Amino acid sequence: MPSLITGQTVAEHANRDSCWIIVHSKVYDVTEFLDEHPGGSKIILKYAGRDATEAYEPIHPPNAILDNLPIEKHIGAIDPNTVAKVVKEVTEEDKRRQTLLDARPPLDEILNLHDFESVARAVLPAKAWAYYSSASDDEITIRENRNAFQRVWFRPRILRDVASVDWSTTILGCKSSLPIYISATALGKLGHPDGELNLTRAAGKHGVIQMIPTLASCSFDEIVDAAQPNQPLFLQLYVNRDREITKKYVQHAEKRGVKALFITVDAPQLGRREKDMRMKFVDDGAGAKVQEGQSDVKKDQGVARAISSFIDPSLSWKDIPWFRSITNMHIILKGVATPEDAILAYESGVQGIVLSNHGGRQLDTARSGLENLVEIVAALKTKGPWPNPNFSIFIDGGVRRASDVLKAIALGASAVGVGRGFLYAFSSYGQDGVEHAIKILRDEFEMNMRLLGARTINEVVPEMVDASALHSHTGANPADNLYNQTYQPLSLAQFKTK
Ligand code: 173
Repeated sequence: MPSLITGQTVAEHANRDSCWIIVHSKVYDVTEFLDEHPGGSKIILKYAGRDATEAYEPIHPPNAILDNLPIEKHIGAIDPNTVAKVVKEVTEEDKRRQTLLDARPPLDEILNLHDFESVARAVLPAKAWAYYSSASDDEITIRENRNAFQRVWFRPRILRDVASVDWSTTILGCKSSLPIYISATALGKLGHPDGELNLTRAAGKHGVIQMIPTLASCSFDEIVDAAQPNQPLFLQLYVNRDREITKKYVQHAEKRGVKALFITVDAPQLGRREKDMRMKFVDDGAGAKVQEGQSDVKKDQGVARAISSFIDPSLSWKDIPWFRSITNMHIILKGVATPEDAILAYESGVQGIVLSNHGGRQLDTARSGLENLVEIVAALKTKGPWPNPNFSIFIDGGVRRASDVLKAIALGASAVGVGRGFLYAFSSYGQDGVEHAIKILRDEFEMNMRLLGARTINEVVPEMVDASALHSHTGANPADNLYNQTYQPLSLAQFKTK
């Protein structure tokens, strides 16, 4: 049995020439990996000779070291008696957060999804909030996603015996208690120690479908293992430059029972999210370096860009037959934004599309999914049967209310993705938060369907909405006060202090 390594030995390797770190009680020599680290060397060097677990965990899937660091660099296990328990420095921010965590509103006072967002903004570490809430450039699209819903008005029907209403549906052949699925969002452990498992457990309990993100903090298998037997799961896919890795991942997911593959097609490069970038500037002191003209892009790019270099920007329509050849799962293209591409998708033989702008995080001033829905449904009607049981349209972006969802369904969506809404629910209250979010949405569906005069999702028809103003980008919308209170304006570059 190999002998344990002492903390003192690790501490002797605390610089660029010899850099060891401890992660999950194992010691690694990362000296030669420093310059390959997608997040830059500086962050590793901060933990040189020490335990890096706490910083490592939220951002890396559990097998990241095994996959990236040659086995001869795995030095061995640490002798736990020789590392002083890392006494975490309690910062002013930690204290502020803890006070707010202790004073969170009780869950029964959380009345809507905006409430979760406001609690999450207060209790999340600043970096996590910056990463989750950020959107690209001037953040016009993220706000337009909300505004678009308010340009659609209801035309409710009356006297229809709505004593009993049912908002359950089927999504890609899977039963769902809501016409909503949980959309993929990366890095769940930035928000809560259980990360994505909060979603899996709540979804299993309440018959909701979760889309597992490629860049989850928990491993794919941890998530599937946390699901109930036969709990339907979807998978979001970032396509790797190395197609063999993608093939293995997709086929493993299919073997483990995943029902549908949502291939992200709107992110050949990640958007510049300035809230996220600005946070890095401040905390890593990288801002000064950049101003001095050193161009180490790794330092100022924010969390997401740092870990996204594996995504293949050469992905094209030519790849679709290959995906069909490696899996029998439903294939959905996530991030379609025009009728032209919707028709290409339909003709390529995939089973559906998500009209999405990636929560406003990619091309800024791209239109909302809701607005695109109207044109795309009209275009697809010219191509084949409608509604088409073999081709589904989903939208996501800015959904906070059941009424938003009902508008999308009236205009032709099969179901709607909610990403940040659930992310903020578990970031503020863990699994209980997600369960409560589902309950709120159920209550909203019951009320809105009764008031709309629709007993089932099939009865939510185009005639129930007036979308005539949807394409007008100039009119004033009623102020979205709750959203506006949680929306945090972008900030400008700061002068150096001292
Ligand atoms: O929107 C995102 O942040 C995202 O999709 C992503 C992509 C790559 C790495 C991390 C997150």
